[in-house]
Amino acid sequence: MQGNMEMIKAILAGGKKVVALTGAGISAESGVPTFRGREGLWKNHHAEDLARPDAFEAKPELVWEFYNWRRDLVKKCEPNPAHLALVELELQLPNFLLITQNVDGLHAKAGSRKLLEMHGSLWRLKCTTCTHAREDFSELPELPECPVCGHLLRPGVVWFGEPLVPGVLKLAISQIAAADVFLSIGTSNMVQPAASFYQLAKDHGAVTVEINLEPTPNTGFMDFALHGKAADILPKLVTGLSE
Ligand code: BV8
Ligand code: ZN
Repeated sequence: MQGNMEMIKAILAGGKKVVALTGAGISAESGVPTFRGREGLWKNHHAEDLARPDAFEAKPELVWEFYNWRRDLVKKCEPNPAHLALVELELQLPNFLLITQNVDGLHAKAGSRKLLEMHGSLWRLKCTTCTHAREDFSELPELPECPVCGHLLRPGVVWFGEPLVPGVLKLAISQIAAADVFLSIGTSNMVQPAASFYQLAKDHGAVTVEINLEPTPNTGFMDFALHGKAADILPKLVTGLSE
């Protein structure tokens, strides 16, 4: 791995446009349960069974309880060295974009600014009926109602079976297509369309790097694969980059 690290550092340092994609694994060391890890269960429910519009339609209170549980849990979590290393990368590189699948808000909390939260955020609420939407970090044990029209609010996230916000997907595609280095960090590459972003980068000639505890379905197609904890690997990758 060491040899690859030095090579990847040199490639990063020379990167004209670097795009990083992160998944739940980058927040694992902050104490946020991943989607598909053992702890991916909540009260014997799989996250995928609750993060869906039909689940909210059928049992809004249960789905909200799940999201309120996650909000309370994530509120106590702090960014880890992996999040902070990506802030460093943003500061050191002239042209960097971080695209995250995560909704925990930890990249923003760490200080990332060139950030696209492609699946939304636990801290955003939106009305199921009118255009009311807001950032809200308060305790919300009860399913919140819209202050404008009185209908139910819902988490401002993209559920399974829902399209991404068109502008977000368009921006992600255009940025990845222009990248010369694409980092895929802490994602199992099971969720579309994010799982296909590496292919778009490759098709446009980018060097592709995967950082994960273990191989994923995309590993075989990546130029480099670094196996280990993101909080160990990323700080080593970004140290001394601008020297
Ligand atoms: C859509 C918000 C179309 C909610 C999430 C083909 C094409 C298009 C769509 C589909 C398709 N096939 C299937 C679909 C439908 C679906 C999909 O992909 N389903 C999957 C389950 C098969 N996709 C969609 O529905 C998407 N919408 O395509 O719309 C459309 C168009 C028009 C009209 C209608 C529809 C929307 C998907 C968004 C879902 N929302 N989040 C919420 O969070 O509550 S996705 C959810 O999964 C999270 O955001 C999470 O981040 C994400 C992906 O999971 P990962 O991040 O990868 O996390 P995971 O636990 O799986 O893996 C963790 C990894 O980290 C592991 O590899 C582990 O080894 C590693 N790791 C652990 N610790 C560490 C580590 N690595 C490094 N260091 C460590 N310490
Ligand atoms: Zn409303």
